[in-house]
Amino acid sequence: MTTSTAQVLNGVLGRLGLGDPQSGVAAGRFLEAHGPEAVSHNPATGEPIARVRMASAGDYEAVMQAAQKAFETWRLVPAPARGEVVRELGNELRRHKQDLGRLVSIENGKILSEGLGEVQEMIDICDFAVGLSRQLYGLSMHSERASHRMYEQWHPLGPVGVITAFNFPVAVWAWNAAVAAVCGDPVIWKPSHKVPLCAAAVQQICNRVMEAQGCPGVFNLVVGSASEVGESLLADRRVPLISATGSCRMGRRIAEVVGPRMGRTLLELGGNNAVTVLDDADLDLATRAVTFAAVGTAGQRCTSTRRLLLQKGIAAEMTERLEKVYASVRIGDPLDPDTLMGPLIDEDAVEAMMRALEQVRGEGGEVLWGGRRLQRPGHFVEPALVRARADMKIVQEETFAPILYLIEVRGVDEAIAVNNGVTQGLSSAIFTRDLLAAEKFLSAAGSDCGIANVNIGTSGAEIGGAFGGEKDTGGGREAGSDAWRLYMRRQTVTINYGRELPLAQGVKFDL
Ligand code: UN1
Repeated sequence: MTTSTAQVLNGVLGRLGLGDPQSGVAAGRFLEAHGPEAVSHNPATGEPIARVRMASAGDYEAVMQAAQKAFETWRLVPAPARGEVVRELGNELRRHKQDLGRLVSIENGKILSEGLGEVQEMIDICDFAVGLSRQLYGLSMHSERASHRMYEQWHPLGPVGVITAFNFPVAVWAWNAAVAAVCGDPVIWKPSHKVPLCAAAVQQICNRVMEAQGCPGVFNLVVGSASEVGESLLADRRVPLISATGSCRMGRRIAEVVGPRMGRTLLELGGNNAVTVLDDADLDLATRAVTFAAVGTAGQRCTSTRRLLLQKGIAAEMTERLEKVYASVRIGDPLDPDTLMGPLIDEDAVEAMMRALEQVRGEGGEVLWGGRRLQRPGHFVEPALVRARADMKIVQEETFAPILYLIEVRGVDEAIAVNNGVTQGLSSAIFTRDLLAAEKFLSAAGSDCGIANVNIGTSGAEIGGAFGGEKDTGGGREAGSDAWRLYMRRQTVTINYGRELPLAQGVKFDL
């Protein structure tokens, strides 16, 4: 680590109140943990920056009990009052935006602007949740029976398990936590063990806010291994909802454990997102958008663009433009404001990228640009442009790295078929000025993804929409719109205010 990064990190940790982070946090204090040690690394240097003692299954139990206890009181706090507490959390995040954004950038390796963007996303969802706390609406129905009234109400569900990935160390927790909290649910957060400092910093902020508001135990953290803590959380019948972000493989395991116990899952899994560029598209716009979506966050978003479907008329020109732009992408220290692409998270990620490019060559694809590991400390690579065919095996997979597969298509119909021809279904986009083509892409016979964009890339969604995707992406929706419903239980109520007992469907049962 360079001296300046070390200084930045020390300052950041000091201001965030993180002297000696421990893993389990229950009821507003850090507990002593008994699991193995996780070492956090700075991916830009490969050097260790912190050691965190992880939770054991026993530590998980202590945290779980605190969450359960908190649920008993939190569910009775009026929703708008819960919203006030989330407002305070949002304000505290505003105050710490610079420090937390820097910490995200140091521990995850994404560029500072994206680190700050993540914290902004947390602030945005807090604001959204404050408003939502006054809008947890149920419908009322006209009863078919005289002097009867029917309506539905939404009650808090219970402690929610939130499992997050390394690539969004703080924002994805916030999508879940802010919404769950206004819905009346405590949260037990299991972050990726690759980014424990970010999680501990967020927890420290939560602890301060919740202590001041007199409601500890609503936000809880357990840093732990998948085998011990993860499995305990999945199997725990006290946890009615597991919201998880990660690979399709991980999602399958979650569904396997949570399904049989009739728990709910909200799964946001892998993507294999395509951008279609038609002959009439604004190529300047398309080039900028595709570069951000494919190279931004070093290709480590679930929404990153992995496949670029080029209509034949512009394929050569778009390829040339991208080669030029890729050559100008500044790769390096994520804290340097001029950098556009930081490192991959770790050596495994670099190797997975290299293996994928090997497979590309083996399957007859051609690496047109980049794809080399950079000879410097840290896990830096060049982003890669690859000429590929839609049916290549490697193209079906989500390699969590900046590899962009360029595939030629004849027109919008073939583009839709290729867009949909993978097992994942998260995000998709089309660049065109042809209204008919755009509407076809958005129609019921168009993109089969949870997100479909016109003239913007596949990544960088706002929190106001429901976020998630279909097929192997898991079907979950989190963040905005009416995603809150998953965090509550619906109760249909019928009240008889008459003196008769008419039965529904005209059934007679006279005694
Ligand atoms: C993720 O990569 O898991 O739409 C989430 C986006 C971000 C969220 C990505 N707002 O790219």
